[in-house]
Amino acid sequence: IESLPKVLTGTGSTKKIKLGVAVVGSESSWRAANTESIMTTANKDPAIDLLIQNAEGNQERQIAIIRNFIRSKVDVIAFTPFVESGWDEVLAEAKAAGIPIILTDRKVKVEDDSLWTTFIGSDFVEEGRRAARWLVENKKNVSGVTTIAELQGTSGSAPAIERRQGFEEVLSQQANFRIIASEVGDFTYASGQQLMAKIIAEGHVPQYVFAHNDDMALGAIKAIEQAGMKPGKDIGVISVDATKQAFQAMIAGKLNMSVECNPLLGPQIVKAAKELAAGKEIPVNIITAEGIFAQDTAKRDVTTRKY
Ligand code: GYE
Repeated sequence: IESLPKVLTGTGSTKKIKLGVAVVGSESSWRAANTESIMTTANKDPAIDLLIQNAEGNQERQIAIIRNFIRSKVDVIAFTPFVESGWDEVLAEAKAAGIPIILTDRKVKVEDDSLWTTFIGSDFVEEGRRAARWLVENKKNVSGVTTIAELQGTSGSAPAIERRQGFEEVLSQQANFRIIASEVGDFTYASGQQLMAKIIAEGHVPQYVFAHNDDMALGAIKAIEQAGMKPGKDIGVISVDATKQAFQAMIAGKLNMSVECNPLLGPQIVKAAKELAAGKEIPVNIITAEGIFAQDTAKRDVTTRKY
């Protein structure tokens, strides 16, 4: 007697759903929390067979991983595009193979938007606006120009492009805010430290630093301290993500504010993968609701922080 295939709970079918996940890299603590969320959710779900690989911040490697998933005939592919462009070809291959694509956390720019099925993540433009609005609000009773240094994330990536866009959009409507330096990093602590040291060495002492993520902000905090100044006081520091480490820096008075960006997308990704594998229609955009956190409530908020 041939052994019968096992019936798995939750899927209504006997076959597990093969989900291929191409992680973008290991650049930040946000990413660590995001990858962990995907892995734990998928691994504890009996309906999912998870294939996961890390592109380590290299687009060619990420494309090769996706091609490999197509060759392995996975049912659904989820990936965080390193940068926005350059995906037309590989996504067309996935489409031709009938494999739906979930974009997780970052968006793509492709000629044909039918090459991907759904986007699950944050509104990065709004995150940039929130950072700028906080500055405007905090400077509203202060006369004179507020100078800002910007530390951008990975060049060409959706969060760097859109956070910058939202930030500038709000500040462009104000007379007294000036971005005096803007440097491109890669969302790592090391790049934040190096770029801030460079800005200071070039003779700029901005009133505020706007870093596109917490890791870069923490690196900048280090550089400010190394230059003999007090981060959070001599130079204010604001960023995006609101990770536990950012809360610790806020409690220490070194970081002034962080805009929330939630990395815990695992449950939504797995849910979407199951629905797509079952041939269901799902929303094109699934956007996470988020807020901001500042020093005044950091001590209280950190106790419930999950990442
Ligand atoms: O803000 C940053 C990470 O794409 C939303 O990438 C993500 C960003 C996040 O490295 O910390």
